[in-house]
Amino acid sequence: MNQESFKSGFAVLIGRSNVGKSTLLNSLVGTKVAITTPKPQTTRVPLQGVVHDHRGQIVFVDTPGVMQKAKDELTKKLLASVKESLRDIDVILYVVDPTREIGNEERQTLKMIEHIDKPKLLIINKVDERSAQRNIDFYRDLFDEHFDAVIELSALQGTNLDLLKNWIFDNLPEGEAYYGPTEISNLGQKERIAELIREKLFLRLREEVPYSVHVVVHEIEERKNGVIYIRADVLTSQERYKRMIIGQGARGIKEISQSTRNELEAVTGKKIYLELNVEIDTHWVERF
Ligand SMILES: Nc1nc2c(ncn2[C@@H]2O[C@H](COP(=O)(O)OP(=O)(O)OP(=O)(O)O)[C@@H](O)[C@H]2O)c(=O)[nH]1
Ligand SMILES: [Mg+2]
Repeated sequence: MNQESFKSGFAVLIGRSNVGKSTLLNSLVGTKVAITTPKPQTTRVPLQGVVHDHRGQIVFVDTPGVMQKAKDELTKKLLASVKESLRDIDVILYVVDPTREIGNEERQTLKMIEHIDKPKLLIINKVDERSAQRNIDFYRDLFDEHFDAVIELSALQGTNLDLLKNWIFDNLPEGEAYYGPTEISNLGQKERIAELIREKLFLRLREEVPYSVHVVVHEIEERKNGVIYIRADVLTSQERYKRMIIGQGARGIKEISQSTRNELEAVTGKKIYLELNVEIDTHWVERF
């Protein structure tokens, strides 16, 4: 029998913070597997999202954005995890945001992949934005020599995703599937819900507060009445952050809980009961 070849491998999404790596991952997988916000350093764990196709399977590895001032503990940890994610991969997808100027951060990120001997693609994202137009050629000219190909796309609108997938399949080795046919992510249910709560915290909190929180889901239980009961802790490093998260008359935490529940109810079609406790934990960065 003439068997069609099956391709599989890991495609790492790398780039500085906020360029749209997680948005692109979600568009490719077709479901929200990663959280996205307008704030930098949204992604903290290098999560995987899977695209299944008749040609094979692409495992996309989303990574935290590279930020220059690697002084605080969180940024150092995120940078280390980006470096770790660059091991054992098959193709590199380097994402840039032409609505922003090129800075030192961009050069630092490029340095991290220059020496890696794998097929590399430059992805110029956010081409739907007017302000992207003036920098597109600039990015192309500056980076062209470091990459095997360039694709312009909009992760938000989902344009040119087929071109992207074609390039990846052309460059992937033949191999066995890493995930089962219905699996789309490496995150378990508790981790996905914790991420969703963190997204709502990120969207609501300002300045340094989003970078001082961590979420742990302890329990998910479907009760006899059909309600899904979830118990989670929001950990933060200081008493004053705790007060800011809870808000006046507990308005803050209620809003975070409400928006998380709304999204979960829309996805599951079930009623959600969410118990959120805010706790002080000065060592969460070391543990997460
Ligand atoms: N206009 C436009 N906005 C986009 C596009 N892709 C992403 N964005 C926006 O850019 C912001 C950052 O998106 P993310 O996907 O969280 O970026 P990221 O690179 O994963 O960021 P970190 O995880 O912090 O490194 C969000 O507000 C997105 O809605 C795009 O194609 N067009
Ligand atoms: Mg991200």
